[in-house]
Amino acid sequence: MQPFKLLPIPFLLFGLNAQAEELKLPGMIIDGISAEEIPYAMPTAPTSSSDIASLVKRLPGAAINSNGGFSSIAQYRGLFGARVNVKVDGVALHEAGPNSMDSPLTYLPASRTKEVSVYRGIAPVRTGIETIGGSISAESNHLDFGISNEAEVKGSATASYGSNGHTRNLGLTTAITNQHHRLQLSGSSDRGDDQDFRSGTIRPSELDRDNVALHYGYQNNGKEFGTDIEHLDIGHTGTAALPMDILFVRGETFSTQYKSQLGNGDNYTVRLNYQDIDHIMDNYSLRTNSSAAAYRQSQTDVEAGGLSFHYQHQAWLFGFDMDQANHNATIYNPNMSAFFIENYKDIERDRYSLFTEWKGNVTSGWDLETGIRYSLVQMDAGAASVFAGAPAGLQALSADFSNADRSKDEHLVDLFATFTHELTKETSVEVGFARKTRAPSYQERYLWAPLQSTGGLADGNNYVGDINLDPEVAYQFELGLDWHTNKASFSPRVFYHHINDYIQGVAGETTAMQNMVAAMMNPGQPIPLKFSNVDAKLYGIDANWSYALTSIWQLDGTVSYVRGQRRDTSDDLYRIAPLTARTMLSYIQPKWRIGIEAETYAKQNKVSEENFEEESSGYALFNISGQYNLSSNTLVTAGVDNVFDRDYINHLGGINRAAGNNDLNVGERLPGFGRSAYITVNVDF
Ligand SMILES: [Cu+2]
Repeated sequence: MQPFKLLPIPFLLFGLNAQAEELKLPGMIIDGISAEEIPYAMPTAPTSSSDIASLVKRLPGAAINSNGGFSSIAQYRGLFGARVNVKVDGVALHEAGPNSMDSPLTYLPASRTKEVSVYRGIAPVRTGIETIGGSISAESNHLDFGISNEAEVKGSATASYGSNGHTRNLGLTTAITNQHHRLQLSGSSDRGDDQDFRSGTIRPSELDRDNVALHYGYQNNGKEFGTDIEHLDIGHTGTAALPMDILFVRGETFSTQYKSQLGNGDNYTVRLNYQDIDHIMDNYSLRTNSSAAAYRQSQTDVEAGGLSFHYQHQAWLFGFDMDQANHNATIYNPNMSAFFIENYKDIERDRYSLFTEWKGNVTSGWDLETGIRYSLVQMDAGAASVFAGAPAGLQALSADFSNADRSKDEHLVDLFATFTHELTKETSVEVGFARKTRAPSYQERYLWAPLQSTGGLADGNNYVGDINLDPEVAYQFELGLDWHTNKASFSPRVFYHHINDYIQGVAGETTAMQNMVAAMMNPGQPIPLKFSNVDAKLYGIDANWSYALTSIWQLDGTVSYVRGQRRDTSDDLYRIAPLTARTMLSYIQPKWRIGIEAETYAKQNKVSEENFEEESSGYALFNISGQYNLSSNTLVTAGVDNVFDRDYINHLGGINRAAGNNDLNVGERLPGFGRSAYITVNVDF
């Protein structure tokens, strides 16, 4: 069960009864150092969603590019997709879908999630290989080991229902444990019909996901071993912001890790992981497609594996990380059996990386955390092919790509240094500097035909890749303040990112042949954009804060602002979250609590002309929720999201691509979800 997480205010806890000992603090250290826990985890908030994106977007600086019920792409300080290192249970998962339909967040249902956290500001190099846009991590529930040699059976079950789309979520985690062994079985099931907005229905927005996981863990004398096998099965799920919908995403992920504490105080962790995921999507099963000739189905897959070894000796951490991923994607026409376009064939993206970090006191009162990481990214693609009767232009592009030298090696060097200084017992400052890099994604490099498989950009443009793209290099600066008293806290951070060779689509760079093929494949659409290296900067401020009005009334919230601009032209960057604030007022009693939340979004008129991005208006949503501890092991949560059934456009929600909906034309901005009342019951046993 998720215990109520309260503000970091000691006297609030003293006021509560014995049951309050179970209460956990929300990711902040209150004794001694006035600094935030790293990474920063939010209190797990009541949610009616089966998608952990609803938790991610509560983090300061974070937002979600939403392309569908599960297709949520994490954005942190204006950078998103492959730029943000998202790990689920310590593993950087690879996507089977070239449009990120199965983004890493898709793999962990909310009903099995223990915690979602972000490394605020500059992510340390140990957190991953490409961390230019920061590091977010999600952890699934693992039940505690037992306390004796006696076997114990325990578990936790969750069931919830949401009125909008009749969303149903079930989650179960159960284990047999003793002090050394743990055998755990978990599963979840999420279903939902099409979601309503105030004046209609988004079609298709149904969702369907099942998941089953088996875990074995062993611990003894400072050694811990764990292995997890998980099966994911996403069924028919609408993604109206993308050209196709999910028919399925199906496959297995495996992960094994071993941690050991040595006699001299050193410790090390070894981790192995593997995944094998298949995916089919189409543009006619869940949405209306009046032209049988335009029916398309795409079959894609990913097979990936990784290995990491981290060794800690006193203030030093040394590590080796590697992973290899292979991708394929082929487009078919079900009404023409000869038709096929291999848009991604035998794609390889392999990363080998070494790092070291050091942490300690440098001069009086100043602590330093610093590190360097070197990575080799090797990429290659197989020859392209298309069906024999394909138009000559498409065949020519395929031949050009097949004749090109497609193998590329990139050498990436990341550096960071973060200084922290305790000004007073209640206040500390943090100053950070970093150089962070990212090699091009396989879509940016190898999209040889003008298509929209772009890692989920969902801007409606056709794109072509460029084999000769350079890696992105960012210079990052961060200045933060952490202030905590026993009644209030405030942690603002300002940041500046200076990015050279930022990769985005640029008009006017494509060849006449590419334009001709694009016009033939998608008549009436603008010329395709070509992934290109440009120069960019992002800057902004984000903060989280809390204030205890009295011992039972609390206020807390986050504010996030980012501005993203090109440096080589006067344009703004695409799909940047607007100024966002979340404010929650809670009334807390030992056995129950009530919360009223305001989500306020400013208008976004700083949009990308290059991407034909539209402006959006500001709005406010109000949510209410209540939680009640029915007994020591049963928690009931109920609430209403978007209480006033406000009609609004989420700036990060994309454009409707699905025809046949009288409530919403193709090309209209997708509206945000309407009012939903929900109830969730958690039982621990
Ligand atoms: Cu897909």
